[in-house]
Amino acid sequence: MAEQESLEFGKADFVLMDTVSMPEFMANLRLRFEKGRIYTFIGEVVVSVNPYKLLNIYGRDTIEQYKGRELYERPPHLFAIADAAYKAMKRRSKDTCIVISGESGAGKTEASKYIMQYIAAITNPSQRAEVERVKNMLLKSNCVLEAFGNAKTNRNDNSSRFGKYMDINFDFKGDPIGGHINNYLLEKSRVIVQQPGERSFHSFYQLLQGGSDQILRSLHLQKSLSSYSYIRVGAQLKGNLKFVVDGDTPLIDNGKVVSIIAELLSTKTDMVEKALLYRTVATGRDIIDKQHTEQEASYGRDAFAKAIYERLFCWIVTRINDIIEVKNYDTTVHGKNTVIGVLDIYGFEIFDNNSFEQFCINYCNEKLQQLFIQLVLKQEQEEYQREGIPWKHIDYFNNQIIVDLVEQQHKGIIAILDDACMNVGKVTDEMFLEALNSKLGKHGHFSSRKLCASDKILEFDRDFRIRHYAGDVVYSVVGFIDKNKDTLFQDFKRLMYNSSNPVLKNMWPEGKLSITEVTKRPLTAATLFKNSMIALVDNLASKEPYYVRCIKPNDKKSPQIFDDERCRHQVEYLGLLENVRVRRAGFAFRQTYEKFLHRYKMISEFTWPNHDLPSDKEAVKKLVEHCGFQDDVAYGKTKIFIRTPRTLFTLEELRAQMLVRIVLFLQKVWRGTL
Ligand code: AOV
Ligand code: MG
Repeated sequence: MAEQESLEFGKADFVLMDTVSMPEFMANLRLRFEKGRIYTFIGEVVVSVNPYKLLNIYGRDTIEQYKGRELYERPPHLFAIADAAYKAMKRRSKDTCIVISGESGAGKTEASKYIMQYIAAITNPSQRAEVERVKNMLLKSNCVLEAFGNAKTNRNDNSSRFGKYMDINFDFKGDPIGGHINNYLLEKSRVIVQQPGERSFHSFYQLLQGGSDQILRSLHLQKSLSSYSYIRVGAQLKGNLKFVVDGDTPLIDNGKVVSIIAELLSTKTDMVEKALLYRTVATGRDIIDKQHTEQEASYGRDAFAKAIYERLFCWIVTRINDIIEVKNYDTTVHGKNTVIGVLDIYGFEIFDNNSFEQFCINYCNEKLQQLFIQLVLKQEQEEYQREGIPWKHIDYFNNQIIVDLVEQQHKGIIAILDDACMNVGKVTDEMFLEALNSKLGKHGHFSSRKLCASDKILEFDRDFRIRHYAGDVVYSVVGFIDKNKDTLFQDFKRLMYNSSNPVLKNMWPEGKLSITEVTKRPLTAATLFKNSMIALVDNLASKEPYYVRCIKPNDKKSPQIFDDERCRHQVEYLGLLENVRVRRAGFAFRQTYEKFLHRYKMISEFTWPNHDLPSDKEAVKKLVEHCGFQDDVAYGKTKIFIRTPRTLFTLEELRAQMLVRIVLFLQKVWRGTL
């Protein structure tokens, strides 16, 4: 158990509660928050409550207190979990990962940064220049990615609008030698429109506010934010690319802008104009230039702007990866290179208006919750049953049913959406909703106005609702088809491929295809996202996971308010009480008899150097009884289970002492002084 601070700060590990009940859990969480103790353990899981104020708990002196200590020796902290993940990786050459979850604004990104800082601070004691360089890059990549991938939302002033998974590679000494970032679906629609009260990505404002006059002039930009309709919600302003209609035909209202765009994209004005107003289509054997309607022209312009930003973002990630990737590591010389992964993804979110983006983000959170359930609640209990350890099943809500609702082949929402998008005829968002209604009408976690007219929450005919693990979210179906298809006319790709700027050209390799060569339909946005989520979860599941569960104390960003109702809801849906129950009844450590004996046999005369008992299991029993730990263990079919970590530490200590004695003994034998 965690070392107890003074009781005035509450219990440092929820496992120590007198009774496992919601009121007691909440009282402890509140007390600790009010006393500035924002971290609490549940065994090896860290529960964190966003303090919304700077705390003096991340400095060098605190780092020193956690360095190399066992998890339970110090008060709960992110550093404790970072150290545990690091030690497991170093001692046992195991790949580990730290999964940080919680809703939007709960403190995931901040936590991930402190974890990275800790790992950077405790590694490379010999100050190798190359390792220092790598550490620097890993830490500094963060602010670049935040500038381009974070934005103010109504939930969080610095909300991650992309998912980030970062691997840090370590050499055999345990020093960082490189890394790799995977990014997940950037919310690119933010480039062209934001909800009231929200902003576009930070980079736009940083450029306009912080760019020198010279830079701004070279980009033909004005300092004033209000000049730009993409970052100034709803404004109709000059200086932006607009269309006017002459009869049925759109014309570009402000030609000067087109030449600026052409200059900035290193291409020609007439080519930009053509891409904006026409589309090359193949009709039979003919290839013709078909003029856009005004609506198509506006759609094309916005899709182009979004695509440029998205590809720029991916290019930045690729550039960072080029710089930080492990180079010249020879495993035959240096031993295995191991990894710690840190996952910081967009949290569950509910806005006044929820669209395709929220659907993807919330699905991603369902997947992570499912992973937590699988690893912490389900497999744990199944293992006790398999091993024949007496166990009373602890119930929990399994959100697999919602994951299936979204991702199941042929039947799930994504499959139904893809079906609608594949249809050759014109399919509207409303027709997609109809398909949802007819296929999912009986699903307990799906509802729509058509299915439940009396439901007041479903305000509009275009709405549908998913009963998520973290709460009900009403999605507006408007835009789902377009966003899922994510069509960008080939003309824009060709335009960019023909740019004389090699960086831009390389971002658009498909631009080299002519219209007749573009036959294959690309995968839809939702399917690409689904595939990336499945791969992510597989990757995390292949590593030894450590969890940080973040809680948002209130919706006002206030350091003073602990909103009981909001917090209780999060504790509930995160499954924390069930986590405590499983943990309390369960065992902190388990190992096969063979491996256990291999490691600890030297601490008992009955097992060292070999035992004459009928089985390894019997030998382990004898060893444990000899050491007096019999009340803290259970014997499974193939494994020994140890309840408290302290027993394990004592075993480790005894082993270390014995090793010293054995070495001394052998030295005497060699010297002939025995
Ligand atoms: P998130 O990553 O979980 O939301 P952040 O980590 O961005 O949330 O935290 C939101 C804000 O809360 C930060 O900008 C800080 O002001 C404050 N905060 C969080 N953690 C701490 C801390 N440990 N100490 C002090 N202030 C903190 V999102 O990316 O929206 O899902 O998508
Ligand atoms: Mg974040």
